[in-house]
This record gives sequence, C-alpha cells and structure tokens, in this order.
Amino acid sequence: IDTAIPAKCRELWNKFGTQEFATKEEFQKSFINHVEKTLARSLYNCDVLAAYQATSDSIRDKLVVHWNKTQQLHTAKEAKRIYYLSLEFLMGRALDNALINLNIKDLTSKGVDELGFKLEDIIGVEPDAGLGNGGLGRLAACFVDSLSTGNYPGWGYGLRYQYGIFAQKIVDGYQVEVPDYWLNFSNPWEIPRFEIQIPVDFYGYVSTVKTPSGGFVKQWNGGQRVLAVAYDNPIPGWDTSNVNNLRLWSAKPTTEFDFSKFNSGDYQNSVADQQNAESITSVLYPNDNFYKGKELRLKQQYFWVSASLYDIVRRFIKSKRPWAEFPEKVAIQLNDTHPTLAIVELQRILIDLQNLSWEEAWDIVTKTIAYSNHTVMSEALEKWPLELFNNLLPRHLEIVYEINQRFLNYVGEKFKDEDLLSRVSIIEESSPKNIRMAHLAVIGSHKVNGVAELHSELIKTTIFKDFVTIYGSEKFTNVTNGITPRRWLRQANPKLTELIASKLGGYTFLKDLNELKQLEKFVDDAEFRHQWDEVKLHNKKRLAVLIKDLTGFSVNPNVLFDIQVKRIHEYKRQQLNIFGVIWRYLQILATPEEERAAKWLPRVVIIGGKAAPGYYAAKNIIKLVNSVSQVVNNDKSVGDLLKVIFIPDYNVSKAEIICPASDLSEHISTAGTEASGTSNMKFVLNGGLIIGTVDGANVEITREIGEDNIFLFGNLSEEVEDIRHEHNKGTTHIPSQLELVFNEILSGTFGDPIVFQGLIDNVKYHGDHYLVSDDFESYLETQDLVDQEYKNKEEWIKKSIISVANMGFFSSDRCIDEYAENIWNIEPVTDQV
Ligand code: NBG
Repeated sequence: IDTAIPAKCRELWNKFGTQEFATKEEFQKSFINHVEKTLARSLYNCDVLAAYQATSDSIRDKLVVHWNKTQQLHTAKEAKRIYYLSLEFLMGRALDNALINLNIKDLTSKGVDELGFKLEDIIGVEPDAGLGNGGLGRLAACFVDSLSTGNYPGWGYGLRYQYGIFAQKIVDGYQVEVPDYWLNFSNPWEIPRFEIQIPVDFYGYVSTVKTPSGGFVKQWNGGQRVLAVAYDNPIPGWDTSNVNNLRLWSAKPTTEFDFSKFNSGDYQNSVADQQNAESITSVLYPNDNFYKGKELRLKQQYFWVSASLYDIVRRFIKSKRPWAEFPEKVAIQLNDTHPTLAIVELQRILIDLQNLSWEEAWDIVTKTIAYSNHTVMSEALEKWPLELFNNLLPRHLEIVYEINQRFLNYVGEKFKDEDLLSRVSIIEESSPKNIRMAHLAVIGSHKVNGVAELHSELIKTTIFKDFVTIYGSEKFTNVTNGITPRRWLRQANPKLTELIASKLGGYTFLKDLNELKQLEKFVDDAEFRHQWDEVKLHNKKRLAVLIKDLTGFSVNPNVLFDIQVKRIHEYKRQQLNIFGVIWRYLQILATPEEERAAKWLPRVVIIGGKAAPGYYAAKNIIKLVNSVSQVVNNDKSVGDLLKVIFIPDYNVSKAEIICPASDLSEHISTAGTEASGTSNMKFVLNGGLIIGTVDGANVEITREIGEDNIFLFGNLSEEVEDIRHEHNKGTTHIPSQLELVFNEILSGTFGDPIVFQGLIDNVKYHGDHYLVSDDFESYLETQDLVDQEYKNKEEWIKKSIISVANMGFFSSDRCIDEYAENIWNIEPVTDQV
C-alpha cells in the first residue's frame, strides 16, 4: 500500500512541517505546551515528575524530527544498513544523554530553572531502562550510540520487556529481588508503532504443498499466533543530526478469532490464551553468563528474531532489487548466540516463502550474518533440547537438520574423521539430544569475532578449535570492546571533561578519543595535577553522599577508594576481594592500636552488583560482604583505616556516579574467563588505576597505558588448565593467610558460619575451580604495592593522567569503525539531514 501523500498536497505539508525548538524561549514554550496538553496538568499542578515528562517530550519532539529526516535520507540513498540483534540493551537513562548529544544541556538547564525546576532533579526522576544484565547489554547500548555518532545507518533490534533487570534490595545482608516495572509512568522515549504489527507463529506442524509450477515446498502451519508491535526508540548521535532507531518488540494477542474455542463455548480459555501472548515480552531473564533452557526464553528468541527479519526483509522487498543483492544492502550482527535463529529463519523465508533454491538462499544467509562470541565458559553456552525445539519450531528443526547434514557432508569429505564430525555437529548426540547454538552460529556466519585479543585467541584454541581446522582462521577475528565517551566521560564526569577540554581547547576528543594523548604534555604541570586531583576528590565526595544515602555509612573521601562493581559471579571473584579485605582487617587488628595509623593506609572498599536469583554461591558472597561490612564499619578501633561498603542495586545510573570516583578498581577474574570486561575501561577513562589479572581487555589496557600504570597479579590463562587438573587430583594448597581468613569466618566473627561454609569448601575441597587459593598471595602482595604507591600522591596522579591520555583505543567509536570496515562493509552517510 502506498502511504505517501499525493504530490499536489505536499506543498502544504512542507509549509506546516514540524519546526524544532532552537532557543531557550522556544524550549519553554514547548515545555508548557506539553505540561498543559500532553499531560493535562497546569501551572498549579506541576511536580518534578511532570517536569521530567514535559522536558523529555520536548526533547523527544526534536529527536523525532531528526529521526524522520535520517530515515528518509538513508532510504533515499539506498544505504546498506547494519541491524544489530541483541536480546539486551542496557540503556540506563535517556534524558541527560539526549541533552548532551544534542548539545542543548545548558539551554535546557536555564530553561527549566526559570520555570522553577532544577535540571538535576528532573534528570534524577527518570527510571533506568534496565533491559539487560551486565556487560553484554551495556555494550549494545554503547554500540548504538557510536553507530549514530559515526553516521552509520544502523538499527538495533531487541525486546521491550515490561520488567527489566530486577531491583536489588538488601535485607539482613541478603539480596532480595524486586520486580522492575519500569514503564509505570509511561515512557516518553519510545514511539509506539501500532501500525507495525507483525504476526509470529509457534508450534503447529509441517506439510508439503504443491506450487503452481508443479514443484513442492514445505509449509509450516503454526499452532499459536501472536503479534509483534514495534516500539521505536530514537538514538541520537553526538555532534551530528543523525538519529538512528532502536526498535523493540512487544507481544500482543492477535484479534483473530479462534472459532474452535468460540464454538465450544470456551470463552474463558480463549481469553486466557490471549493473555498468554503478552507474557512473551514481559520479563528479561536475569542470568548473566549462564544458560538456562526455559521454553519461554526460546519463545522470546524466536519472537524477536522472526519479527525483526520480517521487518528487514519487507524493507528490502520494497527496493525491488533481486535477492542476490540482499547482502549488499543488509548486514546482521548476532550479539552472542541469542539471535542464532536468525540464520534458520532467514533461510526459511528465502526457501519456503520466496522460493529460492537452498544454495542461493544459504549463500545470502552466510554473506549477511556475522556472530560475536562473548564467553568461552561452558555453563553460558546455549544448547536447546531438541524435543523442546521441535515442539516450538518444527519447520526450523528440519532446516537445522539440513544445514547440519550439508555441513557434515562437507567436513566428512574433506577430513575423513568421524570424531571430528561428532565434535562439530550442530546436534549433540547426548541424551536428551541438544542443539548447539554456537556451532550453528559459526556455520551460518561469514565472520565470528571475540571481544578482546586474548579472548579472540582463546576461542580459536578452545570452543571453536575444530572450526578453525575446517574453515581456516580467516573466519575468526577480533574486535576489542569499547565504551562510549559521551556517557562514560562527558555525562558521568562533567568536571573531568571540562578540565580536559580546557587543556585540549575544545570537546572534539569526545568523538576522537585519541586526542586524549595530548594530556601527556601536562603531566609535569603541578597546577594541572592539582586540578586533576581536585576533580577526583569532588567525584569521591559525590559517591560518599550516595553511599551515605544508600547504606547509612559515612566514608572519608580523602582516603583510597577501592571499587569492584559488576555482576556477582564466582569467576569474577568477589570472594577473592572480600577474603583479602578480611585479611587486611585481621592484620590491622593485630597491629597495636598506637601503631596502626602509621602502618596502614586507610581504604574504603566498595563492592556492588547483582547475583542471578538462582545462583546461591553468588548470593552468599553478597551476604559475606554485608556481614564483613557490619563488623568492620562498627569496629571503633579500626575507624577510617578500613570501611567496607556494599552498594545495593548497582545499575547504569549508579555506575555513572561510581566509575569517576575510584582510585583503584578491581578486575580480578580467573585468567581466561572474562571475555573482555568493559567497566575496566570506564574506570581507567575516569582516572582510576586498576588491580587486575591478565585477562580480557586488561591485557590491552596494559599495553596502551603502560605496565607501570596497572597492578597485575595472578596466574596466566595458559597455566589455568594444569592448575585445575592438579586441584582435581586432590591437591589444593591453601596459603596460610587464606587459612587464617577461613578460620576467622568459621569462628563466627561474621555471623553464623554455616552460610559461608560452601564458599570455603569450594576452595578447600571442591577443586577451587576459580583458583582463589593459587592467586591469593599474589593478590595480597599486589594490594600492598598499591598501598606503597598511593602514598606517593604526585606519582599516583601522574599515573592517572598518563592512563587517561592513552585510553583513546577503548572508545566504542573505534569498535564500530572496525566492525563497519572488516565485518559489515558499511559506510557512514554524512550528508546533512
Ligand atoms: C560478557 C563478558 C564480558 C564482556 C561482555 C561484552 C556475556 C555472555 N559476556 O567480559 O562476560 O565484556 O560480554 O562483550 O555476557
């Protein structure tokens, strides 16, 4: 259907076409207009929530104008688009980010001030869009920011969960999960597209039907149909009018009539079925780096993939190009294996619905799709039970079988190795049988990338070793992760941004982050170092206020802040951190009181993060941190020498306060387990130093900033396997310091030891999989070194400046350029829009 306005009416349209506000007064006019008309409130009834909504509505209006122009331009240019499929987009708050990217923060601030509000308060009422678990989801959020900023035609596709990642409450030291109904007050940042409703089928059966030309095609007759409704979220870029789209799908019942149920008078069940449809997008699965084979999760995956591909294919069909040109106009990136069904669904669309041959279709699929791997840990790899898959997606299973058959034929002919065949097969011949999604993703993609150099090397020697034999190593590549400097420097740390801008003569470093290099020139300037230190102190005070607010504890902002915030996971080793804290506490107590101040450098140790609701070991780590916190912080004899804080409900907006406030942050995963890490980049970019293992992106951070500016410790990834082997033979050596810590815990100092028995037993008796015992001494020694170096404040500040100066590489703009060039083959569209 042609939805364009007839040519003769367009002049009128253009005459009245939307104007965007440009001045403070125009903003104010728009604000009041929204208060009175959109919100139906008034001068006498406008609280800060209304002010937030009216401000956001006004900014949104502006974004929508740019959004429309951008989309028209990209369509007119027939630009190749990248579609980034991610089940998680951990966006955080939108308002502050939009104000910064549109460069209207000052104008807006003055505007609301005159209307009786503080911009800070307005920004503060926005709930986080917590549609992700951790690094993977936040990476996707940084990527869409960089796509827009780099003027790339790129869309994100995801799900519009009604409940984002749960809010974490701490009750009696334990994590309690509270549902995050974030859409409570409606969401000004989304545009519902009720005109875009895409049918998605599940279940049913497969039949063979004759085509008019006398051939046969397979036809899937779905048993349940739901609708996918599009919600568009405009993504502004920085210093550009390019606004890309993040399209999130929401599930709705169909209005189609189920005659069988109606005829049997089963009205109640017919309504219940309808309600079930909405449950598909109701909740984000709260597991990070952990696979749990729930049918509803597979339903989410197919629902999202199917709606997104329908949309992408429809857009291509409109261009009336031949199918062979599809990969010239479309690139699809799979963020982890979650969207791997896209490979199967695109193949299905092309062979069953568009009647292409298998070979033609498969060529298109593999040229279009690429896959990013984000973990080598086996517990995180998706393997769907074959029966469950068959029941939900019977036609897709047939296609998976055929993909596998053709692949195995090829491998069989080339290598004549039966073991190899069973190792690489998409079907795991276990009982019950499983579908290995990572294998399918590798087979159906033209490129597979890891997310940091070490990780990209590891995938080639571990989980995808056989695929390197089969395809050669050219199929495998690396794109080291990055973070957006707009949110993680400009927005999170306005003071540091200003200081840097004052030295660099402007703000272009926010786009060309390598410009930070010039800061090295100022490292010997004592006045500059002083200013640098003042900024850090300011940010630590800001965090101290938040800590007081959240925990009731007062911390001294003048002492070393040592921070570890991230998901709580055994492989990330918060247990190593807290065992180290207990050791420090015991050592302080063992020092005669009058000698303590001279001997011990005061520290605030801050830990925060959520544990998956069913992950008991992680939850016990949280409990231990809170118990230690209670004991240490209430020990008058220790005072400021040691404070231990657990920050509840760590999320993106808290990270914006936390990351700029570290002197030291901890990235201490067992070597070879953390694919990249991105909070390491956030902390260093904000002038904090790192204590870390030789893991993930820590390796490249070291290379960029220099090994004198980072505190590395622990065993290397190539040693890990042998050490685990020794442990499993029953030889785990517990160093005396750790034994002391365990005994203290078991003595009841931190409450009923039964709660912590498992954490200790894992190390002592269950193979110490994460090498806590092996790395403990080296960790303590390195922490001592940190104390020594922190005493030399001027040297410490120099390290901080040099580190920041060399962080240019870790901009997500650089990642997106690399993906664009090496994987997607797309170009920026730079015309004025
Ligand atoms: C995570 C890794 C992190 C990495 C992010 C983003 C998963 C499966 N992986 O190390 O654990 O930084 O992905 O790449 O969530």
